[in-house]
Amino acid sequence: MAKHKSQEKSGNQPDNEKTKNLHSHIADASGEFMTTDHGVRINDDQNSLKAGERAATLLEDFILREKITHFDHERIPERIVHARGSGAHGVFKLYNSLSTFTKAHFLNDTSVETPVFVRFSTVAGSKGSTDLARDVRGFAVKFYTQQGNFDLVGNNMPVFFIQDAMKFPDLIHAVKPEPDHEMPQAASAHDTFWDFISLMPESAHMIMWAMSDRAIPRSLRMMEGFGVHTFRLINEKGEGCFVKFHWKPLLGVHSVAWDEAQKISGKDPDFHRRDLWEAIESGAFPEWELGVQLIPEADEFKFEFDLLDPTKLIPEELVPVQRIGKMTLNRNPDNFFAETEQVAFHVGHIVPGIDFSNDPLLQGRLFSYTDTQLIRLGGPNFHEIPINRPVVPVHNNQRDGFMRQTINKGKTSYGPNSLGNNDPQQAKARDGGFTSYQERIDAKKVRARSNSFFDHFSQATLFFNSQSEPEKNHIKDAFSFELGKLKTVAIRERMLGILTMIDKKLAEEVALALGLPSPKGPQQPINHSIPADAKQADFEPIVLKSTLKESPALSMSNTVKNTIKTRKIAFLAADGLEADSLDTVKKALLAEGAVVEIIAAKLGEVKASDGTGFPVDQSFLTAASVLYDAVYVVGGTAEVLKGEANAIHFVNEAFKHCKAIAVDQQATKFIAATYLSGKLPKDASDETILNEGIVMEADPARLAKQFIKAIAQHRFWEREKPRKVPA
Ligand code: HDE
Repeated sequence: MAKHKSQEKSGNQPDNEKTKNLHSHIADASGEFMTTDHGVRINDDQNSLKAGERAATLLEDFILREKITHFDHERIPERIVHARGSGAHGVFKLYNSLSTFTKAHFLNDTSVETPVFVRFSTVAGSKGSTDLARDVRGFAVKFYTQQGNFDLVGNNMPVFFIQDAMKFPDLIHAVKPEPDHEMPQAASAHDTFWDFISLMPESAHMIMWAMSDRAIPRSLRMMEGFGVHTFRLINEKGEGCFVKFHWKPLLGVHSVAWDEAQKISGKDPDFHRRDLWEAIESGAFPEWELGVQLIPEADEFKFEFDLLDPTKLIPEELVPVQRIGKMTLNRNPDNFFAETEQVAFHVGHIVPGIDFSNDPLLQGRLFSYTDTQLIRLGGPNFHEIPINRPVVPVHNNQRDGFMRQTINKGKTSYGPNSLGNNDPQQAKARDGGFTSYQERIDAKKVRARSNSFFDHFSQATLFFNSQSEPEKNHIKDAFSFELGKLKTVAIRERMLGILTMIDKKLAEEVALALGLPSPKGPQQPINHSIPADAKQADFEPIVLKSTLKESPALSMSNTVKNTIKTRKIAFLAADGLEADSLDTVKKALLAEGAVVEIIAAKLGEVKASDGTGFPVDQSFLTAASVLYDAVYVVGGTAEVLKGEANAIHFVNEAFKHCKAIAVDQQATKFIAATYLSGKLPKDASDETILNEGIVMEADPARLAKQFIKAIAQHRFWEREKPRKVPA
């Protein structure tokens, strides 16, 4: 079949097995006649059939009825959580065989390229909400392996709010917009969410992540991903070992500032979706390495926490993350609904060589995902929707149901049978048949939680202690902001009590911002979350002594900072600019893989002093500082721009959001009108540039070199110290 146009556009990637598998479902209307859903050519799509030009419409008009009926049914229920998402196709390639630990084919054979489909999402907001909400991000990957589909349905944070699936509906009811007035949209609810969190000490660790900068990523391409739960790998011999899955972005882990996030939500609610789409369209394919932390079964009880507790992570300093392969996203979907909306992930989609652990949150998820697809996608045949089909054949005795696509031949849809040769046959383990890990179980049936789950605070403290000063400040600001939105003071006070268990100074500082007295300590039983039969002992904290005081891997300040690939740089321009400055700096940035946009007072062209015209990409009306990573005030423009309020605001915002800024040395009059006034670097040494992020240089080539180093640093958080009102 001929290649679809959009597939050619998206980076000219060779077809992989999944892409080929999707081809037969692609409809391309270019050059074709319009037809009804049943293939009859339509002669007039403008007018309904009437009894006369000015008379009533006839019921007979089957074309109109079909069109309107289809339209009436175009929406399906959005996901109860993770409703807003963005998807992309790609491939996964293994570096080294993991056959010692797992027999999963795609983790054994380094010559195999496994097609994948990834969907990133926010959790709380609905389908049309903003990308930059302060929220956890979903990171769901479907591997179309030769042994069937494996779904790694993770998040961009390594732990979760609750320990047992029983509490998930409560958590989501609390975090979604409050039921009486359906506010707030695209944010965690205020009173209800914090009411729940402050009564659920097990959420202490996750709430620290959710209040950190991880919740406002710069890009979906710059997030880590985590499988969260402990899973199990099984090798050919049937031996098991525990595993935690990680995704490490090659562009590093970066976030925006909170003031910026709020503004982006207004200026471009599709900021993340657009960024992912554009990067893939331009051929700058997002990449992540798949990492594993492997824990031999014998070490199950060697940790200070329980491996089955999803509110705990395994510090990388204790068990290093081994990078075993790379995922590259190289093709945008052809149709959002057909692919991104209809894709159905399930944490229970595993392949031979991978198995579950007894994490009670994971166990509960195993039920939920199929159940939710039944209502969302309308029946039991959602696995037949093209995006969900495996690349290997499906044979079983499941039959019928809404929207069945497969035409099963023969009389037998049961087994055992003698009329159909007893096909399809069960596969022995040596033929690749899935066998569960032979775990020994010998226990009483109970509704209970293991005591090993009751240290809720030491890892919350470890996380906080591992953050850089600016990151700690942002966490404090986030708590102050979110708790400041509550109406019920008692909930604020209760939450401050929880914070005292994590970090006393943090609790005091947040209390100060909220105008409350210093909190004394927690008000609730803090070991067992549900205080129904709390005993006095439950008020004594179980805080294990962590041997680790800090885990540098938990701080984003230690991330990759050696590239400006795909960073968006705003060039502020005006008539009279120096063509050489613009050309030289632009070429240098493009050579490093950055994206440059020329912004001026109006669209059209700006004229350089030598008469050269440069096309303008955005006007100050359509662009905004918060949508860029760095700003360059092009040489020769200072005279004009000093009178341009938008240009001054643009640079001021970039300054307040701690971004790299480059200006021509002659631009003193413009600088005098901005926050840069009096803040220019003392010298042009590399050290100063790397500390302060402001480049002022006469020679465009030197300016470009220093600017590139500065942009790679992402942000210069030191600038926040005076804590001036945001731009
Ligand atoms: Fe989910 N989750 N979840 N979840 N989850 C869904 O399935 C659920 C949890 C995650 O892009 C739903 O198809 C329960 C943890 C992602 O399509 C639903 C529990 C983690 C996505 C569901 C959890 C996740 C979902 C809604 C507690 C990180 C989006 C629509 C027991 C490891 C996948 C859907 C996509 C989606 C249930 C907890 C990640 C209702 C019951 C922990 C990334 O089935």
